[in-house]
Amino acid sequence: TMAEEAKKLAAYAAVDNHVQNNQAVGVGSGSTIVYAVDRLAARVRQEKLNIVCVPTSFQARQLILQHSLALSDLDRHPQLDVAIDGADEVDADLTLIKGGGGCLTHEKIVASCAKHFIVIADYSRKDSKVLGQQWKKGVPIEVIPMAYVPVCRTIVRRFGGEAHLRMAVSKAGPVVTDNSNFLLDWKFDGAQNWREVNAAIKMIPGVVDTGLFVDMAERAYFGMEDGSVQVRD
Ligand code: DER
Repeated sequence: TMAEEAKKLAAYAAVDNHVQNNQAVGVGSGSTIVYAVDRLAARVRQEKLNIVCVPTSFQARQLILQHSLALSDLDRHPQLDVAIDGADEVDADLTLIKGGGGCLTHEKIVASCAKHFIVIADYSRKDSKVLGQQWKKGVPIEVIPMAYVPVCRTIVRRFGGEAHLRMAVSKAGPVVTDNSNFLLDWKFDGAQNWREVNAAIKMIPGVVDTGLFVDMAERAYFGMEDGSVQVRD
């Protein structure tokens, strides 16, 4: 489909422009990153690249292993040369909403350890002027299970909107993250000061992390329907 083609364009551009020999690469989660891992594996084979990959989720780890890429971790490579990941939405300031796939906590850690954090997305659904324009599921927030109700109430009381526990589809009960935590999706009302809101939500006891990536992405690659790639710095 067009969207898949656009994801592939963005993914290939990011891998070709930002991955060199002898590097440690953070590998994101979701569906767009699959194309990036395909491209990474192809380049490793063709160019005999010596790279190691650090995953941002169980899914990313599976992708790395399935492509016979060298698996590593932040114990061995606490500083990464580059991290490549998708996003649920990107605004004009390169503020991201991430966590649609429930992996935001490791994604943010890995992104924070990389010299360059690069985002890949299909233009048609992810590129917005302001957050909330296209992504309607709200900001994902990882919470410690025993605290999800008070955290939910505090967020709505302080910041408005609605917040809901993310329920699983193929399993009874809530989604459980790779860290054995729960997820809230906060449907905010209108534009916010994302730097302030992110910091304030992070401080609520019981919150592990938020899907707001503020001042983290260095560049975003958007695959376009006409087959071109748009870059935002
Ligand atoms: O959940 C995540 O943070 C993913 O990276 C998500 O934001 C992008 O997923 P997609 O590439 O399947 O749209």
